[in-house]
Amino acid sequence: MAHRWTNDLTRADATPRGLFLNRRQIMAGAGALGLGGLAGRAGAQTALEPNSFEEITTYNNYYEFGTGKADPAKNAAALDTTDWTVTVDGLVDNPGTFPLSELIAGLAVEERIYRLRCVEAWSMVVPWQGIELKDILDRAGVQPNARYVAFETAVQPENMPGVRRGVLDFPYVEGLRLDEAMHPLTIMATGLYDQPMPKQNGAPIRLVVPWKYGFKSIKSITRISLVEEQPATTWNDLAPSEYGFYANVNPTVDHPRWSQASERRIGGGLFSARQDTLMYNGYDEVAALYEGMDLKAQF
Ligand SMILES: Nc1nc2c(c(=O)[nH]1)N[C@H]1C(S)=C(S)[C@@H](COP(=O)(O)O)O[C@H]1N2
Ligand SMILES: [Mo]
Repeated sequence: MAHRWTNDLTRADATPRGLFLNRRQIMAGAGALGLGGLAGRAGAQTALEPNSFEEITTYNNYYEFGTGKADPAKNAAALDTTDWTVTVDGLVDNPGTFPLSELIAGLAVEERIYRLRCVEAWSMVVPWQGIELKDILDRAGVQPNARYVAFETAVQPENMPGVRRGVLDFPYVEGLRLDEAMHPLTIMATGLYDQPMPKQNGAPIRLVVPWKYGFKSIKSITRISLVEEQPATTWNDLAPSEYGFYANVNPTVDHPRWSQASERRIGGGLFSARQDTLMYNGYDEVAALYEGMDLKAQF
């Protein structure tokens, strides 16, 4: 199986497995999933075994490149990432359009092994590299009246068959409440498995919010806007009764057309049985962000 974006990386040589296990322990210690949580919950530990590079880069959702799971791997090579810029605007002290290298210059790139839970009830585990979004926002200088962050994906009709066919209303847009955006678990990912971000996964920079359904984690970002009002978001606009603005992973709030109580782990092999879906996808430390909210009404 050829990988167009790497030199034929295989699961075996991607990264020594022991290294990832060590990093996993570091992540647990850092609070991504408390040690108590790991010890107390049988399923959660195996769930942090990363999926293979092959699985992560051949089973994707990226509707700009088609609606089939194999379409992004087939079509995203056409994405033009040369001279990528990100516009940071709205309620910030230092607005501008920055070359990507400048946007992230000097900011710490960390490895984060996160579960990814799609609203369609499948999941995988991805070893991302990325920068805390907070670091980027702090440098932008968020003004006191900003309450939300809005994100936008590139639109390249000539390179994106899904855009030409109009399968969604593009550009794909997403948003977070400011406190969600500033949470240390929220990253702007620039790579995975120690490779630059594969195009089908959202090169060159994409959001990753591990406690929310995957559609919040918008790919190939060209604009970050600090705003006062809750921004429009693509899937919520399309079907507000099915996809909420918050989209927190919640096994007790079903999608109108299917249960969210369990999920199918991609490529699970021996462990491919459905696994229980965890509240906040297992990232319990975000619960304080939603204290006092009715999670059934604000799904
Ligand atoms: N621009 C854009 N971002 C997107 C999507 C998309 O179609 N377009 N799909 C989302 C969905 S539904 C999921 S599950 C994740 C999948 O990320 P992955 O392909 O890296 O696993 O990307 C999200 N980000
Ligand atoms: Mo998704």
